[in-house]
Amino acid sequence: MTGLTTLGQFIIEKQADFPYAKGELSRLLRDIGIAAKIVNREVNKAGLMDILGDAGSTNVQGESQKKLDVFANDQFISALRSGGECCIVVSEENDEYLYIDSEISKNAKYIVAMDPLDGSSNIDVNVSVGTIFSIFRRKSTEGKATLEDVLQKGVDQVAAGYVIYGSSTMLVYTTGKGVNGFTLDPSIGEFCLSHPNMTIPKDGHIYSINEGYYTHFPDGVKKYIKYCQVEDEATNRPYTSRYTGSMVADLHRNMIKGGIFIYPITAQAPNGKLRLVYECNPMAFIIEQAGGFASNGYQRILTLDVTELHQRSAIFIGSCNMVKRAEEMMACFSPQITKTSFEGVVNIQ
Ligand code: P6P
Repeated sequence: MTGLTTLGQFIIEKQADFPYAKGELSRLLRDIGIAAKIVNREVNKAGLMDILGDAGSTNVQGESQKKLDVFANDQFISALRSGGECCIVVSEENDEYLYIDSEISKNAKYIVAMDPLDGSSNIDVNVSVGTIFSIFRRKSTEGKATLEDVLQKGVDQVAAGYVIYGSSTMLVYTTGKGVNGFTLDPSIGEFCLSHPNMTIPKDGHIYSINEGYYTHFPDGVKKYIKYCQVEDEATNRPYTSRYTGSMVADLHRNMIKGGIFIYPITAQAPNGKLRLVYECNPMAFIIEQAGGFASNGYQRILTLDVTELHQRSAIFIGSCNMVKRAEEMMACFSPQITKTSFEGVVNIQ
């Protein structure tokens, strides 16, 4: 394995970047990597097992849970519980936060918020799916960690990452000192450093949005979509539309090639669809560390107040020049939308 750097080796090497680190965060990232390998094994053979299809249950969002959703959730929670470095787990699949009340976790100082299997509607059609995770340090210093320790702004994250289960399986993460990508080598069962110091191009030519909701988009989004579609050689337009229905897959592609991903408010999702705590904030942290930007159309995602566990947000994320252009369109054509109901959307001039 000469020349190969495994995820474990990399984490240990980079631990030196944190002078006061005593290894807890390193062990936490290791635990997540282990769970990702187990989930990957099941995702890759889902078609062969009775693990496809619905688990017959629904999550807090009222979305039907695929069996792999539930399996992935269980695996990550189990790894975090046995690793002993995490005191609270927040998951898209659990209504309430999970307090890890065990002897080995009693001094744990980290909180993990995750979407264990994002894009799960794509599982049965073999389109890439992903895991998204966000790591915070608890703010309270004694007693049991509480909801207040969870509801922290995105700027307070200490680490964030995603796993993409695609043509290859990659784990991409940041601890606030750049972004690094690791590709799973099944022959040795290790994530190996394959994309050091990932950066997203400042500009791109790919826009990702579900245009099926076009009629319900704010005017600023409609104007931006039309901007993407105009013939203009000087700015390499029209752009290309790419949308998989899997946020991790769309963002990973845009990270590599440049582009913008938008999930705005719609009639079906008057506050946006994607969740702030375990989808928008971690992806925003990663993209900003790679030189991109993430906004809700008006405000930097990472500075948004977090008031609820499963709070939703609109998101415009990717190449910074593209996100800034979209924000200009929102400011011009959908200034400061205030929602009473979607039908009651009013623009304050
Ligand atoms: P729509 C998957 O359910 C997800 O949370 C994201 O991964 C994805 O980008 C989005 O929802 C797709 O939503 O409404 O376009 O199907």
